Amino acid sequence: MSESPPASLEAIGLTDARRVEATALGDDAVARVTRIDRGVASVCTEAGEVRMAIPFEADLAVGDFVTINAEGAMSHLLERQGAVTRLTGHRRDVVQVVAANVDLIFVVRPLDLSLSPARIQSLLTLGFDAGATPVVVLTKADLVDDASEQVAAIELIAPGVEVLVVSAITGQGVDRLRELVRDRTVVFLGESGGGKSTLVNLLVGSEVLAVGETRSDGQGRHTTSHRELVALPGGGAIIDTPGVREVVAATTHALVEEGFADIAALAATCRFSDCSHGAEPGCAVVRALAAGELEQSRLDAYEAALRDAAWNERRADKAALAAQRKSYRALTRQRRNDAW
Ligand SMILES: Nc1nc2c(ncn2[C@@H]2O[C@H](COP(=O)(O)OP(=O)(O)OP(=O)(O)O)[C@@H](O)[C@H]2O)c(=O)[nH]1
Ligand SMILES: [Mg+2]
Ligand SMILES: [Zn+2]
Repeated sequence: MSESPPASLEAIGLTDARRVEATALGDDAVARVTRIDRGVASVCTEAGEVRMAIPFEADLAVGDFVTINAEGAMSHLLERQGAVTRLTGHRRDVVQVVAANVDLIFVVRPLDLSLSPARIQSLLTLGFDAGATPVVVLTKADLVDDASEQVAAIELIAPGVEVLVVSAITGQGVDRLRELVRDRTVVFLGESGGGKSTLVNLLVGSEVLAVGETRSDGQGRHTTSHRELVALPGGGAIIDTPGVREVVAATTHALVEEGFADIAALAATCRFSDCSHGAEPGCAVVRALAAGELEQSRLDAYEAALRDAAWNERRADKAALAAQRKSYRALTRQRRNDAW
């Protein structure tokens, strides 16, 4: 493989609107963040990739566009057009931006592992949350005889979401992947060893990323330790992420209702507005289940997502309360100081 020249910023998503925004902020140069290490970011500039100190307290993310001032320092963060976020921290009350300015989210899942609908649903929710289009990418098709059952199961929990079956070994499904990523920014999410970095290398056309070696049991060792944005030679960018072991979508009731519009529409016609879709009379959800118009697995995924949302919202309330208390303490301290 030949070395490709540095990608132009336009090829990795810099639009005229973003240029205008940068100019309005008083800076001529724009760069895109490709990687973040403690306090330092790698950015793609017109002149190629450089490392730069992160000056502002902004919670900078891979995929962000920033401006560079006349001194050559990073100065402003451009407005994000969609961001994939997740909850982290001991109490899962910190919203972390996983990737910014993302158009597509590939939920990567290897076919040789048994399907986890709740896991896939939770990753899909991250996509809807970001305002990005999620696509389910089932990898390692060469390891299974038939993927149709898993595809059908996913189509049930995620109607309308494209499900792709791919193999990095046989090349199955790779043309469609290429078509999807072209001129877009795509983030790859999914557990470790699923084949994300392998697919990125395949799409880029060279071994830009390290890939987990195959152990004797056939499972990959997890190797990706950083989120990283790589440019595609034909235009577009991919953000690879380390395998997520546990993702808690920063989901809310509103987003669940959006992701499960069919069930929300049914629930709206239940006799009781607070129907739990259990034993109540006049329940449209139960009626649809009985009539075979709604799958039990989809209802289960909906209820799991609602539980996630309730949990998140309770936690967010607590975090807000704690922040309020803290600022109140700061304020009272300030008052005391003022008295002096
Ligand atoms: N049989 C088969 N193996 C694959 C395929 N794609 C990837 N692998 C293997 O799966 C293992 C893990 O691949 P990676 O690309 O490192 O997986 P990853 O999702 O990037 O993993 P993390 O970086 O840990 O999140 C490696 O040993 C790959 O060679 C495939 O299509 N078929
Ligand atoms: Mg990887
Ligand atoms: Zn009901």
